[in-house]
Amino acid sequence: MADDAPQPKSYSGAAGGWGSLRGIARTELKERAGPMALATLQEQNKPGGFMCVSCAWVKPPEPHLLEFCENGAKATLWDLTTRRCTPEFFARHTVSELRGWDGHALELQGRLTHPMRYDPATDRYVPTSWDEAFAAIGTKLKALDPKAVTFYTSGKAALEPSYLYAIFARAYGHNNLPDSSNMCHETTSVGLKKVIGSSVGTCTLDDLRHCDAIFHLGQNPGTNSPRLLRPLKEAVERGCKIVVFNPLREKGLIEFIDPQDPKQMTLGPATKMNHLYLQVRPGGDIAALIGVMKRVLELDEQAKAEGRPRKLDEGFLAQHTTGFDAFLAKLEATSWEEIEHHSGVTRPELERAGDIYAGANNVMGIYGMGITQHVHGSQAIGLLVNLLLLNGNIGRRGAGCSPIRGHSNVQGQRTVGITEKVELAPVDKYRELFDLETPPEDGHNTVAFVEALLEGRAKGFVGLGGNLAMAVPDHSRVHQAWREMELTVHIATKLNATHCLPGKEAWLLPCLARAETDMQESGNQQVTIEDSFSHIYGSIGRRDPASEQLKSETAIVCGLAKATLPDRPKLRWDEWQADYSRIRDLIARTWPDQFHEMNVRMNQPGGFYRGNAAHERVWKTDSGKAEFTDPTTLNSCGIGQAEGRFHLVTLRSNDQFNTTIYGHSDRLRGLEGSRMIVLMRPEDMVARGWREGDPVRLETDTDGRDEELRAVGGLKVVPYDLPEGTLAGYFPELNPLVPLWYHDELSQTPASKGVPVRVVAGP
Ligand SMILES: Nc1nc2c(c(=O)[nH]1)N[C@H]1C(S)=C(S)[C@@H](COP(=O)(O)OP(=O)(O)OC[C@H]3O[C@@H](n4cnc5c(=O)[nH]c(N)nc54)[C@H](O)[C@@H]3O)O[C@H]1N2
Ligand SMILES: Nc1nc2c(c(=O)[nH]1)N[C@H]1C(S)=C(S)[C@@H](COP(=O)(O)OP(=O)(O)OC[C@H]3O[C@@H](n4cnc5c(=O)[nH]c(N)nc54)[C@H](O)[C@@H]3O)O[C@H]1N2
Ligand SMILES: [Mo]
Repeated sequence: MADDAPQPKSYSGAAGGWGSLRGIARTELKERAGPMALATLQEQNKPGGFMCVSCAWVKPPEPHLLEFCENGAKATLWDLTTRRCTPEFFARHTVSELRGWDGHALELQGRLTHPMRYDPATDRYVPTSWDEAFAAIGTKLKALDPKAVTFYTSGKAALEPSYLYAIFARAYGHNNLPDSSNMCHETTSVGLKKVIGSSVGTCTLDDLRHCDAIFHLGQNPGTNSPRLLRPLKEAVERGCKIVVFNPLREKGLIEFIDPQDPKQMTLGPATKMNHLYLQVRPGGDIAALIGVMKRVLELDEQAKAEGRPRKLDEGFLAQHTTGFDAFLAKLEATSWEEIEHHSGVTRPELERAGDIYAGANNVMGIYGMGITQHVHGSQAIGLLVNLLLLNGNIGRRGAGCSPIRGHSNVQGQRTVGITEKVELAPVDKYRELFDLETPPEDGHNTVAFVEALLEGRAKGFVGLGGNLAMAVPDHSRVHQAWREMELTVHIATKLNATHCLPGKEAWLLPCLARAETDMQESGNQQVTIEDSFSHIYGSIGRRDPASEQLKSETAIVCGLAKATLPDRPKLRWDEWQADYSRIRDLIARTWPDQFHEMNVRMNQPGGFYRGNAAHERVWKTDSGKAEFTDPTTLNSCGIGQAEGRFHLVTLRSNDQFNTTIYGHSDRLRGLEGSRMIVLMRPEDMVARGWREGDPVRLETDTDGRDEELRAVGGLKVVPYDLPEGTLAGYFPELNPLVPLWYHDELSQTPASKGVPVRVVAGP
């Protein structure tokens, strides 16, 4: 490269460290969370306290003095802001005007304070009463065909409101229960289930403390689950080897300073977090894993020939798995040349990874959106499982497969009945407990809902949290259609862009945040949530609510259900609202194996583990065994490489939580100031004669699969260390580029990590 070529951006500090504390302080100042904020943070993730509203990482039984991270603190402070988005604010601004604001500016108005109704005559949200809102929404829902109405959930609402929301949907007459996990770990729910019979991870914290190698694919703990960094660091310190697969060199997987370790904070040095960093190209994991496994088999052959201990667990393979021979044939037939081409990684690097696998007794596989958000994401999960199966690395201490979940209760919502698939709903229990017949046909997942919306079949929408119109693919098309719905109802803490797309009748129902007191007839209510390791914890808020008008999510679901459904003796909405322990009793009766004595066990330190069959080597698959995947492709992207076509990775920064943008600093990547950027290899910039900051536009290149013009302009190009053929930029700004039909083949999870695009110079 020439001397004056653009230099890739990077952050000189380690993940964690003082930078993370400054990150918290800045948000606190901006958000004016008040003097009680620190006291509230000290209760976060502790028994008897409230559970973090950010990610779904474990709350350990012996919490640290401050058991929260930069992002958990930001999320809490963001909820506890003293700013208020009042009826006066809505009186000052028409909804059309607010549609021109960006998401950050909308949320910065603070907490919603009153139930609001959209008035089409003035194009404004106007204050209303809860009674009026419930009655009018109930009347409208009764008038609509239930099958044309969707009840969305965004992964944050606790088990209690989620359980009731699912019952409400089914009693009303549909299974249209998409949730944010449809855009996230649905690939896990379907793909992992297919191969090991479990829709969630098999590991617990104990496994993380006993593994000696971790294969870490497509997950960014520094940004998205910072509390995972400390257990990873402890693993490294006891000799565990971490192999990372990621197109970007993410800081948290490179070096980390524990902000809660005073010695390391003052004296350093930072902990080096990986033994091998493989910068795969987008979707390159399938080929890369095949390369790793080729090496493991070679080492096994050598060991066998020399009479040394084997690298494969033959007993396990014979007793517990199926499909190994077909996969072996695929492995042998795949050349190193193909592997290097499709993975973007060299043979020696992959062989080193194979050596690490073969040299470890207990291996864990950890993964995130870099694996799930691809057209062949389910297959990539299958390949990771193949690797683990080779040496029996599932269902024993220190080993297993661990998807890192996103929203704080996204896994739990699925556990308690939020699903569009009838086969996953507790249909018999609904009949027994509530005389409730579940509608027989499957409902909409997120993609099916958006399809219905674009075809004019969706008439009503109720959102229990979330910002769905911004989070979905193809969102510029979605925005026009959204306003055609007869009814839109949002249960929310803060104003967002989806709320500014009111249907013909539209309501904004403000709810309590998790850190706030939830006073009902029987006193302040606890709720429960589930983490990535299938532990269930009680959570209780103690802060004064942001406004006297707020209701809890549970109370709002009960209010809506009562106003919509005819009286049924066994649907006791008032009693459930009065005392949430009654809802937990129902959850326990619905799934007694997992939730027995829930009201007691939820308060034990570290919560309770609801168990996992695959963890015990019981495989609830079609074959009754763990199934090897025989891949049909070597790259997870749905549209392959071609001249001038790049694969775009849509990213999150440490200064956002999904569509909630706290600020414009992506500190861990050394990127500051703007989110309208495209990261590009310096070589690719030089080839085009571009300099940092030059204006560019991205256009989707569907290889002729549809005629739709999808483009996002107004972007600036920034040099960044990326594999060949790769671009990166931010979610949700770049969502208009993701075609709705470009999704995982099994689960329909949008493929937001390998979007085929072209880059065009100019604004
Ligand atoms: N601060 C913060 N925390 C969050 C969130 C947030 O927005 N902000 N969101 C929450 C939610 S809902 C979720 S689901 C999780 C998401 O957390 P993650 O699962 O970490 O998701 P992403 O940051 O979207 O992408 C993860 C990584 O995948 C890499 N990647 C992209 N393509 C590929 C590929 O083809 N192969 C491989 N191996 N890697 C690839 C990217 O470079 C990135 O580092 O975080 C949760 N926590
Ligand atoms: N291109 C691209 N698209 C993606 C992704 C990607 O990586 N790339 N990631 C996908 C993923 S993993 C996910 S999970 C989805 C996220 O999709 P969503 O879950 O729909 O979006 P969020 O941004 O998490 O929702 C934020 C809003 O939730 C409301 N809210 C916040 N807290 C609460 C609360 O306690 N209660 C209630 N009732 N409301 C609350 C606020 O109004 C806030 O504006 O986006 C997906 N879309
Ligand atoms: Mo997510």
